[in-house]
Amino acid sequence: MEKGLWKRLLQGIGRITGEVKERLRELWSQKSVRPEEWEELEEMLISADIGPALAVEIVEEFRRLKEQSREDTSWEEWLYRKLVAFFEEGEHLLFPRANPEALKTIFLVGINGVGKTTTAGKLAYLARERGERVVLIGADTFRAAANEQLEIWARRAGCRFFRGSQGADPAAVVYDGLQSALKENETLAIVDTAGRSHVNKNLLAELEKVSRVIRRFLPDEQVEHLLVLDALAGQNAFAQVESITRVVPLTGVILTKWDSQAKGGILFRVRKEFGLPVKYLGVGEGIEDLIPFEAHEFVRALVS
Ligand SMILES: Nc1nc2c(ncn2[C@@H]2O[C@H](COP(=O)(O)OP(=O)(O)OP(=O)(O)O)[C@@H](O)[C@H]2O)c(=O)[nH]1
Ligand SMILES: [Mg+2]
Repeated sequence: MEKGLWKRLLQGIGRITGEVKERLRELWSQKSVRPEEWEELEEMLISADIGPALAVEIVEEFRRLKEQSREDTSWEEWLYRKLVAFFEEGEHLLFPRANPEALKTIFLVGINGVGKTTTAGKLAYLARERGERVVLIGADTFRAAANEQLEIWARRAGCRFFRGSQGADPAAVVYDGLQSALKENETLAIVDTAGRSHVNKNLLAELEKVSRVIRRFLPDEQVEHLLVLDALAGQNAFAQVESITRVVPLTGVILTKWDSQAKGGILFRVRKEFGLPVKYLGVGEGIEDLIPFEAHEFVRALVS
């Protein structure tokens, strides 16, 4: 992974993970730990967005490890193994069973303002670098300026742009866009949709319809349904996953805005409680600011 991106990612979560590690180190070296000190540790983990269930689990295990500890026990090693075990090797890769030469589609979904359009541009750029033939499909027909914004990203990424006219049915736009991708012999279509609140019935109905069109068009292994989540969303992220997962078959998550004080715990929670692999992390507003999420590397950097 590129050094600068990595640094920015860890900068965002550095303060809170620094505090947690410092506390673990202190508790580990204490002769005895008072019950309220264990409670404080639990609260600290919860405030890092890790969620109550996971916080309790970590505190309990750490406590047991400390009680049974021998000279050579390393809590850092335990923590690394504990956190890395949330993820499976290689699960961040897109289209694991796809035919790479046939058309593949990434459908980006999520509430307003999380970074869908920006992420569409970044993904297009990365795919172009890998030699894919890419089209960005603008199915956000809701907001007037949406097409212009996506078109700028298409130009930056050096890929084709398929425009839906404002007010058009997004599902119809996607259908026409995919038709055109086949005609142009493209290998990857990235679909950007309008964001609204996750409790908005129109949004959910629209996502469901677009997803159905894509799945009728392509076999499942050629499609990724990726939920874009703001890493700062905290507890609300779970409400978003819950409502969107009811209408589209999500295959993974992209967490954005790691460069701005995200607390990190959300990553483990998304994986554990929703069983969704984390595919990419957004670390800025630029076209190269997207990191493929490699769990081993990430956890190693977090713990060490
Ligand atoms: N700092 C930071 N900002 C980001 C990141 N990703 C997106 N943004 C910013 O977040 C804001 C919203 O991004 P968009 O891509 O327009 O979000 P969207 O989900 O398409 O929004 P709607 O179409 O209105 O639903 C913009 O100002 C982006 O520059 C990121 O990883 N880090
Ligand atoms: Mg958008």
